Amino acid sequence: MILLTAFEPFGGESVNPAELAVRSLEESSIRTLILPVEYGRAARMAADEIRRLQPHAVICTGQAGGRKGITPEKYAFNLRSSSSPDNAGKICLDDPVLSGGPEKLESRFGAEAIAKAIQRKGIPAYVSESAGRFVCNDVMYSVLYELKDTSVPAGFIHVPFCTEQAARHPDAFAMSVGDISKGLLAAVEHIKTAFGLDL
Ligand code: PCA
Repeated sequence: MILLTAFEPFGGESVNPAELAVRSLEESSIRTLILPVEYGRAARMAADEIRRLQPHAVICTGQAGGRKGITPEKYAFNLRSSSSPDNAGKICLDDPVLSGGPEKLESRFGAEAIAKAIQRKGIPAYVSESAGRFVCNDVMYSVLYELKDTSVPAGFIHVPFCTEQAARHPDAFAMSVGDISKGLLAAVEHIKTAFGLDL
């Protein structure tokens, strides 16, 4: 079974496109978990669920408004640093995710191959070199660290604003939730094939 995570809305948005897309993909071999946009707490919830479910693969997702496609992330960094508060009101500047942890951790599923699999469905996608320094990066780093001594493929995929958010962001790229779901499903299918997962 594959664990697919997303986040609740944040930053004044009423929806999170990753949450809408992930919820639409729920089925027997895909378990979903919607995380709070909070440093530390979201990462702990993801790690707890991984220990409980022992999934064959973990795909974490979140919104990256302003991006022009679906963006598999290559690296997570050991840094929390954003002027934006998380949903609990906490602001972190230059704090580590994990004291003494490695500076960065690389996605355990090839970001390039995931981007190509999504593009093959006719959906814009490209690799991102960094998951940012906010809560998505916190979760990506923590999940990769949790799984570092296993062979479980894991990583993070950011999605752009969805069309429901376009009125608030008239100049930003937006994609339908249907296409975001299709893109994430292409990622799931690619990971199943590439890692020979029999779910
Ligand atoms: N995106 C934010 C946090 C939650 C989400 O969906 C981020 O990129 O860090």
